[in-house]
Amino acid sequence: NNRTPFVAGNWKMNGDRSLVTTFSASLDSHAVSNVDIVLCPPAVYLPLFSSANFSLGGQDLSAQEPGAHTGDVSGEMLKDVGCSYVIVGHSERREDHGESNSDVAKKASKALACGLTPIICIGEPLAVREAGEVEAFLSEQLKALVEHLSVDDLSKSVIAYEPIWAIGTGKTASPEQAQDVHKFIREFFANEDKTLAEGLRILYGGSVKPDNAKTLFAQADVDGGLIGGASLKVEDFISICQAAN
Ligand code: G2H
Repeated sequence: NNRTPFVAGNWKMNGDRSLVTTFSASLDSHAVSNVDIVLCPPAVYLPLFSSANFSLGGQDLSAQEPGAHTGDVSGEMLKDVGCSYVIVGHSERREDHGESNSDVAKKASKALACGLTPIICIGEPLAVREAGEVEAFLSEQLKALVEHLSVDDLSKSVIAYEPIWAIGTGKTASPEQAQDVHKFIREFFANEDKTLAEGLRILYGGSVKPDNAKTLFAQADVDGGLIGGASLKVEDFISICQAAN
């Protein structure tokens, strides 16, 4: 396929100035070719980065127009401090902030309107997997996206499949489990538009580490990863980026 591998690091609510310095220096001296690399630190640290070797992304944006929304960060602001990407709909935001499927789709749409590439997260909780209802559950999340976003919008987006039971738990989906779901997601989009589905990058997220990245990324429909815990250690993050090449 023609899809450029993609690795995004999601620091979540972790890190400090000194980690920013470490990452900037290390990533500057370890260029990884043929992989799109994105780092998503907490918003307050974004302006401290500058590097040609990776792009920056926010972890969330407001779906509102700029104005009286205390505590929120707009897509315009993310763009202004150098972001090209923004994560939307991470399961932790769905959980902590009650974001619904349509809220997530509206945020993705706002991101695109601001010239940012949304990295749209979907994924099922353990109970849904155990009940054998993964595809039905993900279909609901995906339907909200196709209702709010055009084929053109979706073709400018990145999807991240993150099974909630694998997030930060050390339990990674097996490469076969990941491939099965990624294939399902690609087929879902193929029903909308074949060219869209062929070009769409679908990342896997959930306890990706240097020792499991290579086999996950080798799956036909896995185009890279969204990395949480392992994106806080620069050696691990670089080795995961190399595994995507
Ligand atoms: C999933 C992932 C990154 P972790 O949330 O978004 O985190 O790699 O720590 O499971």
